[in-house]
Amino acid sequence: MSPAFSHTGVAVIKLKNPPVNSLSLELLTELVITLEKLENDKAFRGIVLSSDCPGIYSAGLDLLEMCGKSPGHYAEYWRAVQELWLRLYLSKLVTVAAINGPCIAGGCLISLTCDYRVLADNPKYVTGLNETVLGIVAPFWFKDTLVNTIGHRAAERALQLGLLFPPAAALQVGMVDQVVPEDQVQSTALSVMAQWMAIPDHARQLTKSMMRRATADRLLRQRDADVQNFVSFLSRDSIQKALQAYLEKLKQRKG
Ligand code: CO8
Repeated sequence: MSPAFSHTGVAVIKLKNPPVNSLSLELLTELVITLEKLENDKAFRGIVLSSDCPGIYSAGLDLLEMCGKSPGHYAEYWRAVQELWLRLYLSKLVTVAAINGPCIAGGCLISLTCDYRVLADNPKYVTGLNETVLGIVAPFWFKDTLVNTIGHRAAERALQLGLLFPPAAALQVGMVDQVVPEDQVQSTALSVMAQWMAIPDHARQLTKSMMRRATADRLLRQRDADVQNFVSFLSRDSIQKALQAYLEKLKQRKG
């Protein structure tokens, strides 16, 4: 991950975990620490979240962290995923996702926590929560984040079918706020940022909290139970087999 800082109070964080920016425990931990620092530094008022992996925003959670590991590892991993979501969803800073590649499942969740999403116009750059296709189920707080973004009916359809939307469809359903030519993603994200930063922080922050607090509180109230659910779900033989088969399919798809 490479955070770059500007004089304007905006930090540009570029995820970097080649080849596909999967969200490994290490990347999640690093990202949480960076966010905490920025949140506590009065010099910063906004974050642009982008990718440093050519042609990929994020392939989502790291399937290798969820396969063939111990229950203790699954619990540690899931706590880190929860922590990242809570930090981003409740961030006081303005957050803009500059999506410069496919943005899938956990990667899409990160983008959905942002205040605004700009997607590069490339038919390969799909975005969505595709968990059902893997034979797994998006947790309730993934679902809540999607519902809060695109509404109940569209979320229900997208989640059940595990839809990955190409740019025009993503824009139409509201998964992203703007689609722009690839070379304008970064500059557009920065000009959107300037617009959001023109609003007094305290009023914007209280409004964001008013819109989001109840959703975050739902997870905070049952964080341990959510970890337990994840661990027992992932420890099932059938789920492990489904994930292994999916990884195998990804490898076979190659070349
Ligand atoms: N985790 C780990 N490894 C991955 C992942 C991943 N999410 N995605 C891809 N890889 C690996 C591939 O297996 C491949 O490995 P290898 O080089 O050893 O064969 C390598 O990364 C490169 O992948 P590709 O060759 O497929 O790269 P492409 O550039 O052709 O395609 C894509 C990039 C489009 C991102 C493609 O890799 C893809 O579709 N990946 C799968 C994305 C996906 O389905 N993610 C879902 C993850 S699950 C999640 O985030 C939420 C789970 C919620 C928990 C629910 C409760 C249980």
